Amino acid sequence: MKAEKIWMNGRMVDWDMAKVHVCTHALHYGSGVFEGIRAYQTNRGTAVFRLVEHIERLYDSAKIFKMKIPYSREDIKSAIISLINQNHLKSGYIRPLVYRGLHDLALNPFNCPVDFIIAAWEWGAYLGEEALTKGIKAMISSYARSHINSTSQKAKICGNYVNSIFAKMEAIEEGADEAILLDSEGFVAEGTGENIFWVKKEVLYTTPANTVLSGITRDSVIKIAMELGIPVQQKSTGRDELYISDEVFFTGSAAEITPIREIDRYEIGIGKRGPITEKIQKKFFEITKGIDEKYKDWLEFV
Ligand code: PPE
Repeated sequence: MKAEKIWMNGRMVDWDMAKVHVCTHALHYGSGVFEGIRAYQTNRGTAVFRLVEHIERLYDSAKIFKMKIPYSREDIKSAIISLINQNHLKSGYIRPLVYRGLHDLALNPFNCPVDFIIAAWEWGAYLGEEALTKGIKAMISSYARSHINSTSQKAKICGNYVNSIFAKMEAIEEGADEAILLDSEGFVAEGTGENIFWVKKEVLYTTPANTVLSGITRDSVIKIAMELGIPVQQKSTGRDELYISDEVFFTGSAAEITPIREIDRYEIGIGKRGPITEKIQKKFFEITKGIDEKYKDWLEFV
């Protein structure tokens, strides 16, 4: 992973020079918020997918974590666009991070400055190119998703991801590709960095967004399904419903639409990407690549 430049507090800095002090508050305590955004190659050049919504969520995360972003939405948008240009990216992943910087340590963050960096680099399929067609192996994690009152699931807070890292390490060591976390009541929550959908008898289901991250890909999939005439319902469920589903898939900016072929050694449906997943995934990539003109509003051309 490497690119030419990093945008750092308003300046373009060489990748190798984009450094922070070891006493940076966020390094010790995870006191930051971030976004993950993809840019795609289209026939009209590079386009960022749903940039406005990602910037809005970054502001929401910062507000929840009581950090004032010292830049306007327009500043951030143009910083991202010029970073994509300076890094000569045709497609890739964009990672804005707003964090508590260097002042003093101890938990009170209020005296630490609010620093802001944006990285952008080339990034292929999150769980491997094959995963998008063949699907991945997932396991129900023994780690519960942090309770809604532990921190906030609406905010994409750096420290929240320690919970995901525990689940990811367990999954990899158990020979799975990804983990599915249940909430503290035992209902299906989400992946380590993905929302989850499942299909039963031609109906598409996903978990309610109140205790998981309100994913922008999740929102896109709901809208695509509605356009394709696939009924969508939001409901809480247990792990057993996933085992007997016809199809299950993850959604996320990084993961895009990744089918799940196996959970806890139960084969899901036909054991590879199912037909409804395929239909939605196809439409999703037509939209992100600018082929489906109807969704032009979701693309910010660079
Ligand atoms: N849940 C979680 C916990 C999550 O981190 C993400 C995004 C989602 C759901 C899906 O949200 P959205 O991207 O808006 O559709 N995870 C980001 C970080 C992944 C990483 O490995 O880092 C992402 O996909 O960019």
